[in-house]
Amino acid sequence: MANKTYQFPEGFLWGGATAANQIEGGFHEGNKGMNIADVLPGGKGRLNILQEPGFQFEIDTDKYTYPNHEAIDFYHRYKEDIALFAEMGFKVFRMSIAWTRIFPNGDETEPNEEGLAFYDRVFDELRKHEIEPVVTISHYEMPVNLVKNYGGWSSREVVTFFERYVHAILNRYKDKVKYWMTFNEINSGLIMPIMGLGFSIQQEKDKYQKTFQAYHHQFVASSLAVKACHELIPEAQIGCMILYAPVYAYDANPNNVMHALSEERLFNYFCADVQVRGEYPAFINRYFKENNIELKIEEGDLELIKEHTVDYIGFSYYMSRTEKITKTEDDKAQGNILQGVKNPFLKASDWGWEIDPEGLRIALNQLYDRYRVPLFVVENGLGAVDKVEADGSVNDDYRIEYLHDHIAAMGEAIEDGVDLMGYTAWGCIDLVSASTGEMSKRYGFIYVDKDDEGNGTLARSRKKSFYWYQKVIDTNGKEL
Ligand code: BGP
Repeated sequence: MANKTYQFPEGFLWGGATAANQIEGGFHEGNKGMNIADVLPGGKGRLNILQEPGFQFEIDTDKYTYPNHEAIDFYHRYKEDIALFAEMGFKVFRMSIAWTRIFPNGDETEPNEEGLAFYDRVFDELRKHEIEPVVTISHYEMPVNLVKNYGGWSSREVVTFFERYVHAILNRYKDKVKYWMTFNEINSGLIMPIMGLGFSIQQEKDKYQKTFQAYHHQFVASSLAVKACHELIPEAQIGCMILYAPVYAYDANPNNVMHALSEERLFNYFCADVQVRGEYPAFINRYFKENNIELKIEEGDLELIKEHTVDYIGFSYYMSRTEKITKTEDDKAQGNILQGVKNPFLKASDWGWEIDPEGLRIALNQLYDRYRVPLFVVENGLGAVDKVEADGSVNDDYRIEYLHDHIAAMGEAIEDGVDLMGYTAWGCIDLVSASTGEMSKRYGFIYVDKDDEGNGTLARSRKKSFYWYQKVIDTNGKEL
């Protein structure tokens, strides 16, 4: 992109994003219980393993390694890490609270003080550096007990447990946290049910009835969280969070255009429609009918959903997706978790994620046109293999280029009239990849010395992108 100067709004929330299970480690410390991430094996085949029906949600160290158990040890090194974020000039830091630190099994009646105290320390440290926390309440971290003994979000009872957890954290941190988010990438349950919904798909019909019933429970839970947040912390803002990959039709064949639109609505808009507009969208009725889905809706659910809608939309943006009705094996965009077809105009990352900065401008415009609420890009970044030079430096120009182009696309969208609150680059410090469990898929401005086998000193060092992003923030996006 040409060297153009962009005007980001004053007070724009620049920062970085993480999730508890991908950075903290200390998986048994402070009375923490086990969550889904703790039973996810490492290695490239992670998602395949998870998609096998009958997955047991148990630790089997003879067969697998578990990279999230230690992760990057933020649990013990948070002070050092936060100091580095401060050095980059972060205004905000997106993190999640691990539900299992607060309610180890999810169904207790009283919260775990040691867990609550840990996040007090983290928030205080952030405050010391004038960094505002942006907190995801649930980021692929459901307690294993709720998964095994209740069937995850397919159980209505889980709504009550979640509400208890939400009240505990909102009450405890009401003076410390002003930006909240309910469920990370809530729509990802449609493609990765274990992580988002807390069960594996055992039978074809689970894909429909069980999945959408679980979604209804999550929508109720989300509205209860919004309600509680507005009551307990009136000055706070609470958003939803979706995985947004705009869907392009492969060509001008109207059948492909309609197919792309259907995919766009089901995957990208369905969850946001409910959480932002406060009602189930019209298009879903036909889908429900055709797939024999009948939701059990309790009295008062729809009113609750209508009344307690989110204040903003947080979303992750990594790639766009291109669709056509009939795909051959050759067409498929290899490695793309979203399973579209290859877009001949785009290059892809080493993991097959197609790189499309203009798609972010499109995403921002589409979301703003549809919802008219502030938007927040809470994840974006390039997963890449980094090479450490003999002098210890990492010259990650490819990452700078990727981020540069995406930030410029945000600048364009702001000129288009989009109300954008902020930008938190994903994996601002190298962390465990969610979909593969690898360390070698790095996103950070800060390098962490650890490999896929778990070897390394865990020492932190600044990559070239660290200094670049520092300047971006310092100039409020004028110097990219
Ligand atoms: C999103 C998740 C994150 C994160 C990111 C990158 O889907 O919200 O948790 O990990 O994607 O994905 P990955 O780690 O698989 O490269």
